[in-house]
Amino acid sequence: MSTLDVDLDQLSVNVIRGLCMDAVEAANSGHPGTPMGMAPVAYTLWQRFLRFDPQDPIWPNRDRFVLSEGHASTLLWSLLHLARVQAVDPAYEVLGQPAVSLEDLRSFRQLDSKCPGHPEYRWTSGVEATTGPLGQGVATSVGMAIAGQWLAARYNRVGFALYDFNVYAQAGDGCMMEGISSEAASLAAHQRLSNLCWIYDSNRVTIEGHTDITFTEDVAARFLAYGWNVTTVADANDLGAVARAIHTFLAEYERPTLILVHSHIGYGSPVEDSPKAHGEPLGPAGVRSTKRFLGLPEDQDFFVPGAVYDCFGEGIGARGASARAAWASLFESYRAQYPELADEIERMGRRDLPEGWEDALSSFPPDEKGLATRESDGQVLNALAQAIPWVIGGSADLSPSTKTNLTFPGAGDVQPDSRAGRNVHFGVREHASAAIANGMALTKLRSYWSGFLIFSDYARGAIRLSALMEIPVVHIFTHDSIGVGEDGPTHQPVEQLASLRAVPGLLVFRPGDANEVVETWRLVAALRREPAVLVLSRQAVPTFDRTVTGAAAGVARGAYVLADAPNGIPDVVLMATGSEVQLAMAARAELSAEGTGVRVVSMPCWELFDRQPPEYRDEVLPPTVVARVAVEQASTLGWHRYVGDGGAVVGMHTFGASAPLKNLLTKFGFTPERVAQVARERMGAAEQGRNRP
Ligand SMILES: Cc1ncc(C[n+]2csc(CCOP(=O)(O)OP(=O)(O)O)c2C)c(N)n1
Ligand SMILES: [Mg+2]
Repeated sequence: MSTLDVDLDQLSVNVIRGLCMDAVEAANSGHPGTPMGMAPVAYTLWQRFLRFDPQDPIWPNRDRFVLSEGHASTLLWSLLHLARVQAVDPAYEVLGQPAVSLEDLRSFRQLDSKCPGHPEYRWTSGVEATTGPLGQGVATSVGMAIAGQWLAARYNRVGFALYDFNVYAQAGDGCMMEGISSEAASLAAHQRLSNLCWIYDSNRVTIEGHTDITFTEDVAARFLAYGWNVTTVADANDLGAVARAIHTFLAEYERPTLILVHSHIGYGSPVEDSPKAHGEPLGPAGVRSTKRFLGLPEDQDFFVPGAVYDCFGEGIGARGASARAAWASLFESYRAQYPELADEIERMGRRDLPEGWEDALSSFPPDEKGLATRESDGQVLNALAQAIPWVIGGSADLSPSTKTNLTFPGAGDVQPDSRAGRNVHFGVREHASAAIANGMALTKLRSYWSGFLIFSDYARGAIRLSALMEIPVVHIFTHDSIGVGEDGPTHQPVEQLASLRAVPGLLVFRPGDANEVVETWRLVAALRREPAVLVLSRQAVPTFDRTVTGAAAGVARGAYVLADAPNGIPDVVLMATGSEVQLAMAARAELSAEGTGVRVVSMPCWELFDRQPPEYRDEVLPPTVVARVAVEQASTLGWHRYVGDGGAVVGMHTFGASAPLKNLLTKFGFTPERVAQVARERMGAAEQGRNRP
């Protein structure tokens, strides 16, 4: 390496630091110290190692870089800018515009800037995952690494190493403290993800100060115990040492690698660690003196000499371009030899499905006894997964209960010795399961995972991010209510449904019978930009006779008339979801015998119903009918906008209890008699209202 290269490296690192500092200063908010401290490490990785083509930031075999310490976002914004990464639109077209312009950096954290406070997937090209909630990024990276191994195992052929990308995630003390990183690291070691490298920015500082007050464990020993390859860099400023550590990762074929980097928050070794530098801009004087120390022009903001752009162009730019070009021509020969596999890869990349996938869906015959929706879900999932080879997922150790195991011939498990399997055993790790499923979806697999609805709370951070990222993960939850029975209140969800429905952009389905499960999957399998939650029963529910009820295809509209008053003009509307649809039907039978006109509305997905035109919504819930009763074994929160002032909700107002289900239904009022009684009361009140002068 010539002196000039060395100088250019140092100049590039300091230019990154200058950009980070200036962006935070301009925004007058953000964290300058962390990106400045890690600039040499991220620079070395990007410039010398990352196989990433700035001209095509979605090239399938690119190395992934996830900034798990998302508060250091200016580091990523600077790298995306200096490497001249191109913007890509949602249709996967390269737009001929920079992903991050200098203007964007100047307007860091301002409305519409491509440089928001934290990295946002789908907002800024080149961001591989939304990060900011600490620990999420590293956990998500495990899903990407599993997906990478799966893609290689399924699609690579002799002479065709189509997939061999590596996944890097940069994490801070906070990421290491969060439980999710432990869950994910443990599974990564079990899966022997040698394509995964976490870079730990060990600056021993968090918001409240030195980690002496909170975090004194031996992180290296912990990761060794998980089964990771652990290497240390004594000084983040030592570019050579950083490069050697990355070589250690590249030479490892059995284990994931942790590079523990001793770093300094701020800009370098001569300065003492300064917690003050953490969460606030340096101020004009601080910026000037720092620039002076770094050899940057004091009076110039957002300083980027042309030589630094060129340097990135010759490093990551040239390496990425030639890697992508080689891949593209390899793929052409691959297509000639393996047209079907190539077709799969292309469909997957566009989030399309195989031709004729819907043929896998069939309907369930009417059956009074019926089956649990977890059972019908398992059957439909198995059929779909056979038709769509890149549907892969599993359970957080509950597949015998959630029924999500793929059991068709050849399905197999995803394990280090069978990486192309279809069943991922996530272990008892709900939060990481959801984050890993996110990582798999970000790598374009159609991922799902399952657990008990009650434990959705444990996974909530990652479920929320799937919605924020607009990625089509399927979160499957069974044991959806007091229907769980004897397990008692610890296992009986009450407020979970309402809280999931509160997540913007998350489609929450609670199908009422087997055919609603089929129709739910017809929608969910085809989703491109939305995650879905499936809420399923443990106990059997009847399969309605669709020759006498509304068609299950009504699921597509979120809510539909399942059974109506004989003349189509109801005295009362009963609405319900999931296992309570049958209850509404039983109450209807009782009321009908009294000559009451009862409409039952099955309402499996509020979000889809809310999107319907007002005419449809009024058709299903006629505004003239104020006597309305909703029935759901869950918190009543949210139902009032459907039942209105004249309506009532039969739901849960307390935690459940441990008892056989029959007793619980009586105790909490989920009986046909009670629902019918509440309906009579509502009709009476409506009548009084009408007669009032
Ligand atoms: C889950 C979560 N909890 C809290 C925060 C708020 N937060 C942002 S940065 C930070 C300190 C993180 O420390 P560290 O990872 O060591 O980063 P450094 O201070 O070194 O930049 C905290 C607590 C967060 N972003 N995510
Ligand atoms: Mg720290």
